[in-house]
Amino acid sequence: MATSLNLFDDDDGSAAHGGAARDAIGPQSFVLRGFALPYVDALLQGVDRVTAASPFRNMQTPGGYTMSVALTNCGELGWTTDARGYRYARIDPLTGQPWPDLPDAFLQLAQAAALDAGFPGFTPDACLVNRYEPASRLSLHQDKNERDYDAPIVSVSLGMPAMFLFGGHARTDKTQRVPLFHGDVVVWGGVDRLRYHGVMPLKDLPHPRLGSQRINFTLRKAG
Ligand code: MD3
Ligand code: FE
Repeated sequence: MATSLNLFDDDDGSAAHGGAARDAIGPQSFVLRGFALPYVDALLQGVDRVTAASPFRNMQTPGGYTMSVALTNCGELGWTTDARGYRYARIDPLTGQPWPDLPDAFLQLAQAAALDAGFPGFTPDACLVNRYEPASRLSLHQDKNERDYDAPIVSVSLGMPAMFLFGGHARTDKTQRVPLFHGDVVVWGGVDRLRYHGVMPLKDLPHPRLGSQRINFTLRKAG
């Protein structure tokens, strides 16, 4: 029988979160398969409320490209990019208003997932919401605009599947491919917090509930 060696497999089968599988993809990075499924209705209501106030938009990179991924934010701080650079800001540059509040379900889910992955006491103050359409991609990058690298990042995937790329601490390090499906939650922290990562161009595999899109949101401690 074929089997694969997983150097980081720590799954203890204790099912503290109701039976979802936990795959370790790094020493302190975990995919919690289906962890968000019980929260989906509340999460999508949250996304609708957030995007009604601060719509998805395709921002400009400092290098002059338009991102293929559309984004918005909620919580105290929102990640933005324009010709002047990448940064976190309290005001949505599109609306001139503060970003919408973090939906309760986002916070509840993020804290439960962080705890499950070994990061108790996670208090996110920023949530970046990404929307992918077919062919949208995110090239390899590090998330280093946050002030506090001790806090983990919790990522929630909804809608179409994506192939996530997880690299090392140098851009040229070998990447592993990790498929992410509707309802999966990933927690990244500690020694893995600054690893390069990206998302391959999305295939058009329409999702029954979300159609031809993937929504990913990441909760962070940015300030
Ligand atoms: C690994 N988003 O918004 S989430 C991003 O699926 C981003 O939309 C991807 O990368 C997406 O910055 C991936 C997973 C993620 C987020 C932060 C990380 C993975 C990470 C920080 C360090 C290592
Ligand atoms: Fe990132």
